[in-house]
Amino acid sequence: MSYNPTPEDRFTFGLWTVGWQGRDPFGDATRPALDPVESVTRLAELGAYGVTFHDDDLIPFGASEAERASHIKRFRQALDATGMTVPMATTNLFTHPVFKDGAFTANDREVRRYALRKTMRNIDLAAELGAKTYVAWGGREGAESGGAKDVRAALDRMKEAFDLLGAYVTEQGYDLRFAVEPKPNEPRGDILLPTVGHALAFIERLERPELFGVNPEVGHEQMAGLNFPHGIAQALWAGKLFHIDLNGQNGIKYDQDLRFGAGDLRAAFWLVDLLETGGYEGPRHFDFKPPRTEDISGVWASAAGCMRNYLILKERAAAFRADPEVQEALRASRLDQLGEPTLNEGETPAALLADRTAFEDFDLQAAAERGMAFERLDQLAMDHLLAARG
Ligand code: XLS
Ligand code: MN
Ligand code: MN
Repeated sequence: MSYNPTPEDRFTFGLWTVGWQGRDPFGDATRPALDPVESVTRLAELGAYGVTFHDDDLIPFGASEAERASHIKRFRQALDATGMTVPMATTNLFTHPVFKDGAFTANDREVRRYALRKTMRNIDLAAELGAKTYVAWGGREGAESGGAKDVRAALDRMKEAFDLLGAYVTEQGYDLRFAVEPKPNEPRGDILLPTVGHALAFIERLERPELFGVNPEVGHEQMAGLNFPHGIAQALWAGKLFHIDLNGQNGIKYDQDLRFGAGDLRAAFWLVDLLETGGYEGPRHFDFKPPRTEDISGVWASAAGCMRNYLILKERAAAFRADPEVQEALRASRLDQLGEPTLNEGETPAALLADRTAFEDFDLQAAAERGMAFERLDQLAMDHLLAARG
């Protein structure tokens, strides 16, 4: 297999990913600014399907109306020329100093109202460009100290903001759904809605829960020590996987944003297996940062690597599923039984109590002695992942 991406693979990239100049808390930029038009063109050449953006990635903060219009026009021309799409957009509610205490949950009420207006303005542009998903990452919604944030009040304000935005897209008739992006910390000491689970529970409290799903990011869950494929499986189970941010992370540390496949490779294998078999139909979106050691050619090598690694893992996962020995090993591990309901159809509590085989006559000893054969199954997966088998 050639592992050459095509638009059918639906790979998308944030403008802020390849456009990252390498500025970090300890060092200045190592690369020049990248024109969004160049990013669209180069990513199209590499086989991507689309790009995504924060308002400020496309239109520098503080631009006049006329400048804004001309940035949008040039961007549209690049999209038309390349056939690239914009499936998702989002708001920058974290760079400007005004957002130092957050946006939708800033203690300062005026900041909250401004944040809503900034978001609504970019939602209009997102809809105009055909985006179907609007991501909301709570960049600075959080705190460094206990007394600084009344978390219950902040969640009220967060709900108020999302209810307003849900009402807005409904009134405007936009075909746009929201995807909440969890992250446990960085840049705040603690961020609200830190994990997929927190976000899923929050969404159910909104006025229009059907308009809201999640945009989990590989590294963000792993920063909290969580199993990313498990989080994705629960989001799929809840019908809430609206979008995904793919990248790489090595354990519990700062947000590394490595290229997809770098970092926890085994988790990446199970993730691709799940996305490809679990009914996820959205874009495969990369939110990574080409390390600041790289020059511009290294940036494109890093972007190409994200897609290549996805395609390699997709092939490896498919080979794993198709292998007859794996299918037999799955049965030996009783995965087929897990797919069966525990109760018989229509079985009542009384009927279960009456079933002596479930308790009184159950051979506890024999069941306890049965091995689960998971090690053999996992070694087959490793063999496929490492291309030591077909
Ligand atoms: C930062 C987030 C951010 C969102 C979009 O950690 O990943 O890039 O994806 O605002
Ligand atoms: Mn990240
Ligand atoms: Mn992200």
